[in-house]
Amino acid sequence: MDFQLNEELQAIQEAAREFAEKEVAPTADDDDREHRFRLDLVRKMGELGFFGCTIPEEYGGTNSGFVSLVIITEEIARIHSSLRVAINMQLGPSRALVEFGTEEQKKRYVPKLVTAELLSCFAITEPDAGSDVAAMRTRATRKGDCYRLNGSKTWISNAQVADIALVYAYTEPEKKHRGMSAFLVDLHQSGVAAKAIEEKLGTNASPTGELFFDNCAVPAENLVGKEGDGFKICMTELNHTRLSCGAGAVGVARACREAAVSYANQRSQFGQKIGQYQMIQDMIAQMVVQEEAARLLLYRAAALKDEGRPNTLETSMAKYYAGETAAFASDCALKIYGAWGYSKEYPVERYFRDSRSYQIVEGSANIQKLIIAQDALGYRKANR
Ligand code: GRA
Repeated sequence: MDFQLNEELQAIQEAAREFAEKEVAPTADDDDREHRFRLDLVRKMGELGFFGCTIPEEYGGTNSGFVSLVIITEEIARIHSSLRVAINMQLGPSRALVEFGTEEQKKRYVPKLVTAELLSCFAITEPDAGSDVAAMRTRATRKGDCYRLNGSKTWISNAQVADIALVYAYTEPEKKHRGMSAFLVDLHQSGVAAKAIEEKLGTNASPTGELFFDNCAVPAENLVGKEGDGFKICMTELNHTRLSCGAGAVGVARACREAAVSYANQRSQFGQKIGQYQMIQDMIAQMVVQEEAARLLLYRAAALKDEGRPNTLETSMAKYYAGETAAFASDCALKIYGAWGYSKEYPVERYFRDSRSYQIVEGSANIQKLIIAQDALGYRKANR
């Protein structure tokens, strides 16, 4: 067991940090305030290979692995949490294609997803199907050489900017989750409409929206995997995107810890730096330990993925704990900054707003806890 990053991973970390500090940081607060989606930065991330960590070289990836994915995501989210969402939007569909797609689908789409020439998203959630994925109502009915897609999706990151979506729909609803299928859908075609969700608490520089499918004709060759594979593909995909999401949470927790330490060393009250007070030290100590513990959980889950070993349990543990860590750290940072934390003068209020997403997206904290507890109690093994 080696707790040091090897030279390759250190170089990847440095490249991601440099990009984030030089190119993302200068406008992060303005981008957030103005709800500005930075396609230019997303494309640059593509050029730097940030979307290809888990993609084989023959499809344009770097194949540097899941540990590198965690490292890159943390560095980006440390500077701007919104921008790390782009990683998952390219990762989910491209990995699903690598694992379940035909050779033609892989060749046609994956290299363009890695460079972000094509922007993508994945569409699972519906108004009445959030945690309960199997409750979705979107249908795909085979008609000749096409499927007709009908239904709507909500809370879809990238909905209004993406070129293609990996859409989950029922082909045989009577079979419950075994009747779900996955489709690659061109979002510029007729029968598709997107609508932005304008007002959110945070993650404002990452577009979120709804997707509507009205008898949308999807060529049969765009079915991913076989009919009925959808739920399995969806869970496999979430198992990857949850990891990167957890890494984003650690990035936010780190930003909070760094800001809190800097402010505690600078602000004086009652004749001494506030860092000298034990109540501040209590918060700082907890922030330091939780951040480190969350990172180690993520590295372990990522290493298992790189070794091709079962990791659903470890991924859920890492994602759950990282989300709680980000929320706790942002809460502490706000308290340490006091009124300045409540103002827009410092990015701490942005960290606070963005941190909340990590307890909700990619399977809520409670869903992760269900997976973990049911495994511990012996009701249902997570790593099947
Ligand atoms: O027995 P079987 O062969 O039918 O298989 C079952 C099970 O083995 C079947 O699915 C299989 N399965 C899995 N396979 C591989 C279950 N979990 C996994 C897995 N992780 N990997 C049915 O299983 P089940 O447990 O009976 O299903 P269920 O009770 O209907 O639901 C399970 C569960 C609650 C875990 C699932 O619905 C779930 O994960 N819900 C959370 C949904 C979620 O994460 N949504 C995220 C939306 S996307 C998003 O947030 C984007 C944000 C972007 C960003 O910020 O990054």
